[in-house]
Amino acid sequence: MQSINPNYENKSKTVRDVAYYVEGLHAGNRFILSECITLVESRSPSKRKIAKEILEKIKTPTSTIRIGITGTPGVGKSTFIEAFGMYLIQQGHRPSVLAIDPSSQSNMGSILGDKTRMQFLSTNENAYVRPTATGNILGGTAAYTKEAIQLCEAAGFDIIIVETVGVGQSETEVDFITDINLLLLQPGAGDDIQGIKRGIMENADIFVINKADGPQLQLAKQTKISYQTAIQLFHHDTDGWSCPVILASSTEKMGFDIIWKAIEDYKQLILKSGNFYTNRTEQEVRWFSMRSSALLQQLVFNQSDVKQFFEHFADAIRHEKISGSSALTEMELIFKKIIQN
Ligand SMILES: Nc1nc2c(ncn2[C@@H]2O[C@H](COP(=O)(O)OP(=O)(O)O)[C@@H](O)[C@H]2O)c(=O)[nH]1
Ligand SMILES: [Mg+2]
Repeated sequence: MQSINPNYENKSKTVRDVAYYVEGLHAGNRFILSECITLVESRSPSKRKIAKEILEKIKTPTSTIRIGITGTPGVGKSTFIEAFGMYLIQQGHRPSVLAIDPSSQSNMGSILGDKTRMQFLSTNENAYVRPTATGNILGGTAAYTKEAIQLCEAAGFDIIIVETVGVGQSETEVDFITDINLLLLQPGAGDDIQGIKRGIMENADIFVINKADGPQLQLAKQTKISYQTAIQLFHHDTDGWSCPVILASSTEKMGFDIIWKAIEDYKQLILKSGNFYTNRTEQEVRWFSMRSSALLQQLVFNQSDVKQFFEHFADAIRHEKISGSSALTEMELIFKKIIQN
């Protein structure tokens, strides 16, 4: 709770009217897209209000594909996205890259590192690269990234790539905002398949053994076989899909055709079964539910007496004057009084 300051206002930029943003987005203006994402991420209520109006007014095409890229730090996600993104541009696409980084507010270093690494993509006029600062946001780390995705799509980007930092919540949360997930793996890591969290394996639709180049190529081939064997034990939600394990190298730009074909095959499969749309609407429901809880929490805790009571009880617990559960009972009475009013 401490990190949320509803009175925080970023005074550095003037805010224009909604039409300016909506028209700019529909014209594919990347500068205005950036401004809109900043509004979405803003803690200022007035800016959030404009963001909400923009989101209500924009047209978001459904012909897009949202791809999640997961994998432990150092596996090569950013390098892969840079090279694969350039490949997609060559195929006539307009990719957009968003990064979910729950630690971004406390650790700007990792984000800036990624940004410089995607130097070709971030300066290409057919691409858009944006690290989203989702740290400490109430209602899930992916909550605002989802809105950023919609803004990118309204601006004409047809492939949205979401990179996670590869640790903690970001790994599983990405599944709530994407259509398909790629899990990047290192050559040789096949021995510790056990070490990869089951949830992360199960969320993956395509496995990519990255860095399959130079002296590691042989090892990568063995790793591929290990994973092919291991994933037979996992059940995939999509009927008729068996997760491919693909060798790739970002430095040698190898494996991209096969990966892109696998993505397209998967999309066709879920379009045919209807899962593509039901998945997106279920994500919308989940988002709504998450944001509703967050909103409720914010509204209640912004009442000054609630905050005072909360701090009073927290202090009492600290001084061992009351137990946590007794304090909770007291808070429940306070909440009930608010609801009845
Ligand atoms: N040999 C080789 N090295 C790679 C490849 N992709 C990434 N790397 C290296 O792996 C390191 C981590 O890459 P990075 O993209 O930052 O990983 P991330 O933390 O998953 O985003 C960097 O030193 C890259 O140069 C690849 O395809 N082949
Ligand atoms: Mg990275």
